[in-house]
Amino acid sequence: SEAIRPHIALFPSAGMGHLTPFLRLASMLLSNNCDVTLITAKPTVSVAESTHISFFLSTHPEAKHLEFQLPYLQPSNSSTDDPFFIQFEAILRSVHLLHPLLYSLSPPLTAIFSDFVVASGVTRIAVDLGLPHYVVATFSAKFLSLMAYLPILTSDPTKLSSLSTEIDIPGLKPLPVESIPPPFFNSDHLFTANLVSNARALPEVKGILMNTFNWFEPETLSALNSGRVLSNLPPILPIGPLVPYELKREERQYLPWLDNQPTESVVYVNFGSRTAMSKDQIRELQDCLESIEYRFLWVLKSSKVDKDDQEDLEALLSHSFVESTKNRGIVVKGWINQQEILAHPAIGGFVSHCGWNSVGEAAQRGIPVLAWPQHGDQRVNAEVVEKAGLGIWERSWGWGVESLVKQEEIQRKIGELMEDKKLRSTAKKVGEEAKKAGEIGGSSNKVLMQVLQLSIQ
Ligand code: BUP
Repeated sequence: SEAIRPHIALFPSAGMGHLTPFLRLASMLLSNNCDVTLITAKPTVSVAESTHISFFLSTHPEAKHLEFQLPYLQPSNSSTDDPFFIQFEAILRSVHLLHPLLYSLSPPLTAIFSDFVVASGVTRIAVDLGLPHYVVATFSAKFLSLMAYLPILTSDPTKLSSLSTEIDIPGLKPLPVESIPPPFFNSDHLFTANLVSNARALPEVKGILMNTFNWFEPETLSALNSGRVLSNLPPILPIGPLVPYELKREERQYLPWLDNQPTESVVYVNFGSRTAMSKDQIRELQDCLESIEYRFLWVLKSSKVDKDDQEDLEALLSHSFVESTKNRGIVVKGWINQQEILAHPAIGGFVSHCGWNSVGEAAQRGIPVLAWPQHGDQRVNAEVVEKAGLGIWERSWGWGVESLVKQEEIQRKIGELMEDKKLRSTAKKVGEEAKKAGEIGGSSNKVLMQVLQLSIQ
């Protein structure tokens, strides 16, 4: 009989941390002879999302696009004003509207890959259409174990209490209570309620595709896949780190500047797309970068959503800082091409919030990380980073958005990041293992090829 070609619908939720792995996966699927339909909710929360979607489609003309106009919905409660969480909920509550649109696609779909935060809604459609549904997790396997177990934790207040010191998840080392995202202690919080309802749907899905690799999280992956965490989870399928596709070339001054810096000499500082640092913390970081001798590239953000970021660099930085660092460092505002920066030989260390995509990119390049988690899954990710030998982490710094770290402290850790030879070599080892996982016949590549086989059966 004639071989069927997979036709996969990819459905990410809101925010660059969610869109990025889906676009990378879409690009990988297209180069593996799959048809791809990218479903995107409209309007997007950030400008970065709409720009990246347009650019992706213009450079991948073979990808089909299904724009999903969200009806206006009032958030079901006022537990948060985070526009990304509000959008997660709006997308999940509207997802049934996709049913007729997916049904009428031609050629017919052979599988749906959806974001974890829309899983419960998509599962119903997939069952109805008789299609395999895979979840694409935008977080670490370690965080998945917490999420999968969240319905049990939240159903019993004694299990998940900010008064305990550790949270027990079967089959795994206990998680320190400080690593649990603060909203999880409130089961009515929009974010928590969303995750719980989606975690409940996991037993219905065909598999969970993870942007991680076996070597990076071996114990967690084996605990999850052997049924020790929960007995009813589907296969957990590590296919990462997902391969970046070519982004628009930046016309900005930082690339020629990087070209002129010695190998591994520059500290790259970026806290991701959704962290607005406090003015006080920005000042401490500025004073630190002024007093150290290292070269640096600092991406500075002062609002949660990019279109609100109106403040000029001049208003955020002191005159003395600008003057005294002008030959040694660059501060940029707005979107930069991080994957290109991390691939540059001048980068010697990465001060990172440990968003899971950033971790994957650092892993791919073997760049030592100074973990400075800000919110969400990032403390759990920081544990993974430290354990794998990719980076260092000062636990006592707390959640970035809640505490103030003084310049001397930051200075001390940046010194360690840049000088620790052992760290540099273990980080390089991570880079080699990440590369191996993605090569033909490598652990992640094999898993992806199996999934593509299964998605046409
Ligand atoms: Br900011 C920024 N340029 O200026 P994470 C981010 N990125 O290329 P987040 C840029 O966006 P969550 C910039 O390389 C990564 O692929 C970066 O995802 C890229 O963190 C992605 O690292 C950001 O997962 O998301 O955005 O905070 O809150 O989901 O962790």
